[in-house]
Amino acid sequence: PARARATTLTRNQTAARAAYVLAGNDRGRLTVAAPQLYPHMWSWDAAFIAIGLARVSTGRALTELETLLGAQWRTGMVPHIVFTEGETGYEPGPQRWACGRVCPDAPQSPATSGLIQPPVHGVAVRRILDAARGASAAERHDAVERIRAMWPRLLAWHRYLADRRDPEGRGLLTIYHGWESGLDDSPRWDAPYADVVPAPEFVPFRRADLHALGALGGAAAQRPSDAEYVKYQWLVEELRRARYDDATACRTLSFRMADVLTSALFVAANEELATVADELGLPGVDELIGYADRFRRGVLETADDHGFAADVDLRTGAVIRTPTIAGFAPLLSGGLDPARQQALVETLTSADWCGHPGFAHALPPSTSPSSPAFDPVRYWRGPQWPPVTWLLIWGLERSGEQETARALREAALDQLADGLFAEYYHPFTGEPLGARPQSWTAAVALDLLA
Ligand code: 9YW
Repeated sequence: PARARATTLTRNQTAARAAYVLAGNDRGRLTVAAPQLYPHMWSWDAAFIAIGLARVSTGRALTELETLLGAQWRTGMVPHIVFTEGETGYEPGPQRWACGRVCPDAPQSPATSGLIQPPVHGVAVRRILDAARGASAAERHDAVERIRAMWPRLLAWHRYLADRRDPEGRGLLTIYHGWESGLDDSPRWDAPYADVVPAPEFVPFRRADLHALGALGGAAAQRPSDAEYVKYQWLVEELRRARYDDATACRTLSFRMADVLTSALFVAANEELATVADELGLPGVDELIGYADRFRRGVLETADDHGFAADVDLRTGAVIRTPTIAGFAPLLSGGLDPARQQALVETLTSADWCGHPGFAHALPPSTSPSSPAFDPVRYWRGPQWPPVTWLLIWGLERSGEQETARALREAALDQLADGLFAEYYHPFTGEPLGARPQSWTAAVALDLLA
């Protein structure tokens, strides 16, 4: 059967359409992650959105971060979802989380979730400050003042992570739920989820995600399975019963993983924020550099002879090395010796990853196509995700791997020239999958095109 040919936009057209998508998803002080499927603010999405918006307006980019940080908990935790009032099209919604009701540290308003997501916000702050340099004197002045004003909250966020999410000081951040990794159903979590067993009386709630995706013409096969979803829901229940208290969670949760990718992103964010502090004369430079060093060591300790990193199951002590994108964490944290860095870059461009001869675009898949767990359409189990591509381009550039970074950037721009800004893409057919238009996809397109 003849397949419809996808449109190919010029770079200017793609950038214009990306800006248009972000404007359409703008609700004033926040940009919804995706209007139908995710009608709220997500934490790491907000950081990527700010990175994209910085290319259009540093003021609007800062508003995004201010809204997110405005929902910060008293502990310093930045929640993974900030709920839009009156939107009921996403489960679990605010009633299910009940954060404000059961936990004194949670804000009463806005309603939030009780989890975290990868701390890439410091990267966004750095990019906004860089973009402001090329703006008018007034815009630059405004940006600097607003970064100063949000500084205590940014520091509190990093302190929360370093203290409460790594109480033993191993240099790896603990996550309580696959959702916290941002890579929800990645095969990384298959083994630990085997130990997550809902109580017999637990009644799973409706899969609003499947309904929303269906309305967009997408299939359930593109989302996590029901068997996985009931575990996700049960973990929320466990957390709510622990009243979102970190000390209790560490003792009682049936999922507790040291997440190497989140830890590597924390390294990078600490380094970026340290340069901001240095430049603007803000407090915390040594503290931030100290966190970067501690977590870089933690990440590198998990790397094998080829530089490929692993997660650790904190309940059993098992090292979990899976062929997923998280293995490339050292390209984000930096610090590999030259031989292992070269080996890791070679792995990334090999036929097991970006260089698979059947791929429509030579971009990193979320899971290696040579893994038995690989599924080209299902969420984090195979598809290519533009924000992850962005992170790898950025990490390669910081690691001095300019040539590989350039090749990924070109391939990413080809993928994004369909102008659809899908949530994720089929590696073999290039087909757009999941929600669309997805804000963070449009945002990374804007940044890559600038
Ligand atoms: C969900 C918003 C979020 C991302 C996550 C992604 C997905 C939400 O969408 O999770 O309910 O499945 O996995 O990384 O932040 O874009």
